[in-house]
Amino acid sequence: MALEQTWRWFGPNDPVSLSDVRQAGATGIVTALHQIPNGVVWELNDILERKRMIEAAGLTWSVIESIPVHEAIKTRSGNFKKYIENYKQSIRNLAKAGLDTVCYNFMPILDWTRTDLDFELPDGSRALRFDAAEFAAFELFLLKRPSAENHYSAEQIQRAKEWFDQSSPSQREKLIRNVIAGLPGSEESFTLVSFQEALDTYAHVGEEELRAHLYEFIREITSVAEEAGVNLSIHPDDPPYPILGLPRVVSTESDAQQLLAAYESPNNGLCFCTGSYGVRADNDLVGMVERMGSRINFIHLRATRRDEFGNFYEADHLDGDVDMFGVMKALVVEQRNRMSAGRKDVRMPFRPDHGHKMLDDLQAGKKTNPGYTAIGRLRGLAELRGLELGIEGFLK
Ligand code: DNO
Repeated sequence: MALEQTWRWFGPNDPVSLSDVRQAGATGIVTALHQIPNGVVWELNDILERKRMIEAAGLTWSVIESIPVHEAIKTRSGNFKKYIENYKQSIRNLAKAGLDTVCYNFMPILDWTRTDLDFELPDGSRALRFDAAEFAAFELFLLKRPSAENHYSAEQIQRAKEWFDQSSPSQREKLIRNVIAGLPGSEESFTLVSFQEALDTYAHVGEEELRAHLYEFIREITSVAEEAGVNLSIHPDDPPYPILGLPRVVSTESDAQQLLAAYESPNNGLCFCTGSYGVRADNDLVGMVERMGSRINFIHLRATRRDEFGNFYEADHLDGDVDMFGVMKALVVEQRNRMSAGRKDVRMPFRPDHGHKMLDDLQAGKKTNPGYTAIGRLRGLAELRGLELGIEGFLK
């Protein structure tokens, strides 16, 4: 048996069609009802309609990525109880439609964050990149977040200032857009003013509070997920450390172990994203799969390359700082363990996470979602599939 090959699809408006996905060789679709506002219950009819659309293309709806978690739940303020009830109801409705894997994240305000969506690699393809100096320039000189300078060293501030002083108005505009206008899959977008207002809602929510809120939320939704037969998987923070003075609590193995321990159940699991966890040199990815594999419910495979200044970019799937061979081998072993233990959840869906903009996707005027091009991901999936096949053959 092989790990299930899946592909993220943003719904009917995605420039990559279901038929393209099928030609890429994936069998499972990862998607969400993005048209439903954050906090509102996903009704069974809407779920079934989307499911039929996917199945009509000869594919299955493998994973829900994501049911977004309302900010009120993260800060435990306002109507948060109602939003948790709505979340539970969406889980129940998904289960009624026969769906069994849900991904979510608990990053305050922003989902994943990059500064550059068109970073040119030596071969001419384009990658997503996080530039620490540009990000600091955004925070210090564009957003002008109060007391942001306390979070940076003099050297970092100097580098940010250098970038800012030589940047053009359009480069600054672009940086602002990249950070706060919302990357694919993130459900929010802001102006500078509304963004600072959103940050202010965390004035009394530090790391300790956010952790407590997450574990409370996990306890509540996992009991429902158990009854419904749904596996939850929490996506790590991207990048995996606090930014903008906001706490982040799903960045390291210790974070993951703590949240798994908050509710011991296979239904309370991880989305193991090698690209996000892999940005930190102190995350031992292979060891994480070896130690927590039985709780991995969904997998994102991608490799970043980092430098000593805190910058990183998305490298080829088999090429960044991630030991993809070691990770894949540990995942294959985990799948075998599940089979011999008689577990039902042996699909172990993975998707090639992100991909470069390359070949025809570079054509001027062609619409592609940053990171979610057809051809770059096709390359990633093909490489990962080959790697897995080689490992499977070798382990026989
Ligand atoms: C980025 C994605 C994230 C992820 C969410 C999960 O490419 O991996 O948007 O989907 O954080 O909830």
